[in-house]
Amino acid sequence: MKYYITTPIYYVNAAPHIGHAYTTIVADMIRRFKGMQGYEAAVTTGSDEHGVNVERAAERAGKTPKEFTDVIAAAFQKEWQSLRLQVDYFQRTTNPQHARVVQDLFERCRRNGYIYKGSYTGQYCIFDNLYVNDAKPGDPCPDCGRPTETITEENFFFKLSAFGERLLELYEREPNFIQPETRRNEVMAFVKQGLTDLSITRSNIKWGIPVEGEAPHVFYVWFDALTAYMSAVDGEAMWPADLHLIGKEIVRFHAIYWPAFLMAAGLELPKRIFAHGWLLFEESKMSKSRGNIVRPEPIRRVMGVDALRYFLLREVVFGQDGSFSYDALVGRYNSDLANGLGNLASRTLTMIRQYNAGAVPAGNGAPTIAELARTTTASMIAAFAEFEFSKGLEAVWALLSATDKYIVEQAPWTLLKKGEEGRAAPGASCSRARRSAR
Ligand code: ME8
Repeated sequence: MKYYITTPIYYVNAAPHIGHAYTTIVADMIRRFKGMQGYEAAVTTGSDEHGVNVERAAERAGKTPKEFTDVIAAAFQKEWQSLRLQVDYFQRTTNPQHARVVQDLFERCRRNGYIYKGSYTGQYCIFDNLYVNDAKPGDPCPDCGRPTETITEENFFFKLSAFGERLLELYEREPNFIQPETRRNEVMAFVKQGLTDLSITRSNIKWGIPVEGEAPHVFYVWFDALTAYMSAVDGEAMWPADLHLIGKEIVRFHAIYWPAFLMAAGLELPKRIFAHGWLLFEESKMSKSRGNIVRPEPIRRVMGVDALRYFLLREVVFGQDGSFSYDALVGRYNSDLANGLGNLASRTLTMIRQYNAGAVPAGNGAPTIAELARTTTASMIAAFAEFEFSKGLEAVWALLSATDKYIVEQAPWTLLKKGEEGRAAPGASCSRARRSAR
């Protein structure tokens, strides 16, 4: 059975930071977890390369959009490699194969009567590629707070207003379609207010996928970008996605627009959308404009990828916002990894070497610890299946400390002195234990 996971297709206007790494690390971790359960799991990530802000960023850098995006898309790919994250499909929205899938999606929607031509005048945020309904000229963007721009253009519209009922039915029928619950409630409340049609093409920008036979129209970046989840695996028997992992700020695009586009086209819907919280740095969301960006690379070099992965999964309750700080990272590294896991591993390996000639003793070991290991495995699997990663890891660390406590209480080193080799190395034959103890 397949299990298809996606991360957002990241914007290429800036190099990857730890927020992007967070989603991609979780995607890779779920891929590993599903793989262990026998699934053929695959991850798609990629780069979202069209739109006005990319065009402008390229201009500022004195490059063509293509030259500019080539560099940053490569930086993202390199980042995932150096963090040892398994990426099965890296889709760039500038890939011509992707453009064909976007055009096909549009044609399907059009054929089914969900596309019409209309005129749009309104406020638009170029940073979030968001039309801000009911805003007045100069009003700030509700997402990023930067001033919106007034635009007027003739566009193709998507009849989003026709999908309110069907979307609400979907959310009712599939209560896990949007998780966590808070996001589901938010989306449902939004849809219940009534949906307005959506302009899905632009005629005032050049850097986009052309609408076939309709020059100068190019596709609106979200119609383009969301389709990357499908185009990445075109012809691979992976669609529909089992899980779209995203940050909470883009839940509306994923939970409302995307299923509506797919319903209109008569295509299969993704199974689940999980919107996690933000990694905050000094209480605010990391962003280039705030200048509080943390990069994964130096952390990887100093501590290694596993420590970073452990920290992010253990420290932040998945779904909620969480603070990133170097103090917390170093704290967890020392207490949980070096002292907790590291000491127990080293102590256990030393005992195996000293008391049992380097062989893992046969038998089930101490019954209480063996039982705890069984229940811990079950609760860890249950927690991970529910995306409760920190809870699963907490259970594992409870097992580690119980084992540590058991060793201290049993004090095998004193048992050995008293000549009770059988208990010092449970399950081992006396002669072997005696030989190694000498
Ligand atoms: O939104 N904390 O791209 P983007 C946690 N191109 N996660 C964070 C984060 C933070 N501080 N900052 C970023 C886009 N992320 C669109 C997506 S998808 C069809 C198109 C992660 O580069 C999180 O997953 O702004 C968030 O949703 C994503 O990066 C936004 O990446």
